[in-house]
Amino acid sequence: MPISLSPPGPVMPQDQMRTATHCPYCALQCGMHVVDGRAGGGGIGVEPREDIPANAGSLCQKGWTAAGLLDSPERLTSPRLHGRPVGWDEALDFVAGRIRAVQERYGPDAVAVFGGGGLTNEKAYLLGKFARVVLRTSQIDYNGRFCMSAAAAAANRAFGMDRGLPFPITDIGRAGAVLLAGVNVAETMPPFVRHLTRMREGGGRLVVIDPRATRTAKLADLHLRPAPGTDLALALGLLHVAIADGHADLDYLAGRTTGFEPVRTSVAGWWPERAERVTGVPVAAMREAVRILGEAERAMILTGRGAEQHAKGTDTVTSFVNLALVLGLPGREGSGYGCVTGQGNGQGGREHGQKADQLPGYRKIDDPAARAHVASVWGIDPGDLPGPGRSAFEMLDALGTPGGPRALLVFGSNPAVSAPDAARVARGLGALDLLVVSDIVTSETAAMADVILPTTQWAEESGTVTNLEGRVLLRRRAADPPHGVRSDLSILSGLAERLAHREGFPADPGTVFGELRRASQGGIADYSGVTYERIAAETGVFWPCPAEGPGEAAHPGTPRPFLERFATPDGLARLVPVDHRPPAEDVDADFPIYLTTGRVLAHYQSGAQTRRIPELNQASPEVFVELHPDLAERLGVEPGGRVRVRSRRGAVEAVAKVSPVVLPDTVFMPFHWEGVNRLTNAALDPVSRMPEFKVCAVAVERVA
Ligand SMILES: Nc1nc2c(c(=O)[nH]1)N[C@H]1C(S)=C(S)[C@@H](COP(=O)(O)OP(=O)(O)OC[C@H]3O[C@@H](n4cnc5c(=O)[nH]c(N)nc54)[C@H](O)[C@@H]3O)O[C@H]1N2
Ligand SMILES: Nc1nc2c(c(=O)[nH]1)N[C@H]1C(S)=C(S)[C@@H](COP(=O)(O)OP(=O)(O)OC[C@H]3O[C@@H](n4cnc5c(=O)[nH]c(N)nc54)[C@H](O)[C@@H]3O)O[C@H]1N2
Ligand code: SF4
Ligand SMILES: [Mo]
Repeated sequence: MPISLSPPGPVMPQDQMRTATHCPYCALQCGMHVVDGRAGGGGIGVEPREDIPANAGSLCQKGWTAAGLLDSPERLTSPRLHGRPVGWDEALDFVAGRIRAVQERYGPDAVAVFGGGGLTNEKAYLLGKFARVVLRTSQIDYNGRFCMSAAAAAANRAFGMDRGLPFPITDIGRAGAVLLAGVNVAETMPPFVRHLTRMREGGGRLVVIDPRATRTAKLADLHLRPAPGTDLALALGLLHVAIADGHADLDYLAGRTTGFEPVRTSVAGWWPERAERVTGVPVAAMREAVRILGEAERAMILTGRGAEQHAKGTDTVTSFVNLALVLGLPGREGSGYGCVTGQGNGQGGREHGQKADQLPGYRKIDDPAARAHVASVWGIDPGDLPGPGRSAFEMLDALGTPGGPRALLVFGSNPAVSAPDAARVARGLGALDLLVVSDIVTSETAAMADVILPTTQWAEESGTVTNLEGRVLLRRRAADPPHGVRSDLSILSGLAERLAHREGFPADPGTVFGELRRASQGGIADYSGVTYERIAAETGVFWPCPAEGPGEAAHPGTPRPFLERFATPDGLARLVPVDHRPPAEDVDADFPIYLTTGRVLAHYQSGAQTRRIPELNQASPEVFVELHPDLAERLGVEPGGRVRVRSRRGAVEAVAKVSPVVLPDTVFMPFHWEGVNRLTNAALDPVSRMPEFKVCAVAVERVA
């Protein structure tokens, strides 16, 4: 069946165009139809698709209202230069001229690029190529560093490969036990809950680790509530119990792993009583959790941002991976460890070269063979490829400092709201000689920019995304963009041309994908056998999917990459001993309360998109802080009253939501509004450079 990448020509009899595509927001990438009746005087909306296993007919509130931003009056439709609407030539000439001037004066690394995990594979790929080939800068990183980078680092260390879920999501429904550590899917990916429900209907048991009694925790058979930032101690305690109570799978450990002995020794001192003292989780609950996992025939351990966004995130995930390995789960059909990836293309966005240390195909930028391969696809000398650059926060923190970048191009992120210690980041953004933002709307970061470039959005362009399962999916163009906007690919193409690169930066997604396939060929994330036609017909293909050789059948894709061997040189998974340490900033007399941050159902990320959708804004209109009734009473705060939350870095006012969902010594704030991240601590994980979004010390007071 031929597939249509652009809207069919003549309007259908009922004046309705119906196109199968995927949601613009999270990594579940729910399948949806865009139904465009505008030609006949109607509106544009969406309906869920039945054929995509992740959502199979359901959507969350954000998905249902996703079309709301297509026709929104908030939409940008012409470039802005210092606030003034200008034509595209003027805007792009200005940007190219300033890039040239900055680089002539300060060198190539004076221009930096900040990308996003919501960009399609094609955009992420072309952005990375643009940075390395046109700008010749090492300074490129992206918001995925703030997302799942700690889990990625831990998975690479243990398995030699970072594929969020190394199994299809439908495997979850057949498991006998699932442990969710710091994941609140009931708010962050509501259709995911169906897989958990199916699991429980089949007799499976759900264990949730979260300091808050979230909607997800309320579905659990067992809820463990550690103090924020203590998951590592909890996982060490669970590991100790698993070994002591005879749940270690010694045959599996001998046959499929290395490193068990040092890990066994390292957890010997982590008596559950000691773990209870650090975490607050009762010993009996730890034993019960281990029993549930250990006795299930098929079990899974999944981590989310709650366990990962810490200055010890990589080691925390490693200790959960160690637990999974001791129980013999990874690489067994129906069992395993996985990270619940977050952004729409959070998986693909981390594979194709917008990361500081990486080239397409999940290749390492300091690996000579990887450089040679990618340079040959790009038609350049490997010696001309820059080396690794700064990680996301380090790059933002260096903006405008001596030796740091003087110009920044942002595609698909709103760091003024979403970066940690955001006031410090805003100072850097303000100190630049040139800030350029490509966006759909005037985000808080765009509002600071010298130049805003208005871009097309999801339903107005084709491209591929790779969902949390590692399934490469086709997003089809389903509607015409408003007059005056250009796609990100076309923007990069226009800038490349003005910077003396007429070739190599096509604006057509299919052509870019063809090149991405070749650039990824032979890499860990090999997409060379993936085609638009195939993913349209097969509702996605799991990578790695190498191209077939002459006379070979097409590669089927790899739903479960670890069944035979892990992606390490010897094929064995690695257990790595790690130890607990306290949060980078602990509570004290001046800042006596823990702050943790996260998400609510109605808003997405920095809120740049969802705060502009009326239904979502009504559902969740303003920044709030969740505090326990005991704490509220102590502070004299009424439900709905105003409070000021202060940390060593900044302060913000919010509405009090008084609720026993949080622990008495902890408050929770969603980060969807400007100001919340002025509080957070940018202490970085030494391995992944993940910031400590999930715990810092604050003071809370009533506002009179
Ligand atoms: N509605 C909505 N959905 C989204 C998004 C969104 O912005 N809004 N964003 C998408 C993206 S990019 C991502 S990354 C995912 C994130 O999805 P999740 O990881 O589910 O989201 P969070 O709310 O950040 O964090 C999950 C839970 O961690 C808990 N937590 C806080 N501190 C700790 C701790 O120290 N230990 C443990 N174990 N738990 C802790 C919080 O209470 C919270 O319930 O969601 C995706 N889906
Ligand atoms: N305190 C706290 N802070 C956090 C987190 C937390 O849990 N707590 N979570 C972190 C996580 S996991 C993440 S992923 C980050 C996300 O934080 P951000 O990177 O700020 O995420 P978004 O709000 O999705 O930003 C995307 C921006 O790009 C625009 N956009 C959307 N699609 C496109 C496109 O195709 N092209 C272009 N050019 N622009 C587009 C949107 O309008 C929006 O302005 O936040 C991090 N910050
Ligand atoms: S769960 Fe995620 S992908 Fe699905 S409709 Fe909601 S935001 Fe979209
Ligand atoms: Mo994320």
